Amino acid sequence: MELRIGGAKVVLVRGDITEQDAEAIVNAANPSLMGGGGVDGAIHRKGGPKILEECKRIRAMEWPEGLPTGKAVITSGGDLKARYVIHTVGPIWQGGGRGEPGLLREAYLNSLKLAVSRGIRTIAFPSISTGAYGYPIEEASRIALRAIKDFLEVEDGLDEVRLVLFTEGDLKVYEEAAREVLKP
Ligand code: AR6
Repeated sequence: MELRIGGAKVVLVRGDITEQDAEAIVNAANPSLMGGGGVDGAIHRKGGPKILEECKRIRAMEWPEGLPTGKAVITSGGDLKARYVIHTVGPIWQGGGRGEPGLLREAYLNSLKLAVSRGIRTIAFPSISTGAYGYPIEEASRIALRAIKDFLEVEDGLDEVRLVLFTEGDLKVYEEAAREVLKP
């Protein structure tokens, strides 16, 4: 599925985030920035040790206590096709009453802002927080798409925002959300 918002296209695809040829891919990280499972594990595995070295430097210089939920930082893409990895931390689902929707929105918005500030024109996101962090995907997909739409309506600079869903089922959920949230 492909839609236009402002000067950019929003593309929903099934795939593996680590295989994307976008200029930047987004990592669904945790505050330690030291790797983990899911998307995070796959990115560090395929991207090689350079990414982790840069993450260690960012921890030491900028975020000694860890990257707060909703914030984003950038490293090179190491051995990946993508030139950059933007690491963000989504919220852990705790029932929805602990600020999770706002924090998930911030994770998307801060990643997009960071990309634009670096002159990046194509960015690919995984479905942040809907794996190990347990965020219900129907709600998360709407928040993700609304954040992307709101951003693209006011900011220039991006040519493409891609959402890369790992399963056919997840892609269907995002497509349904896109029909609701992105309809003109
Ligand atoms: N490409 C695209 N999507 C993927 C891939 C992949 N290679 N692998 C998994 N997914 P998760 P979270 C999907 O758990 O929920 C890590 O341990 C997956 O099916 O990666 O934000 C971190 O270190 C799911 O729909 O991220 C943190 O501790 C979505 O990506 C924690 O998990 C996100 O799943 C973050 O949890």
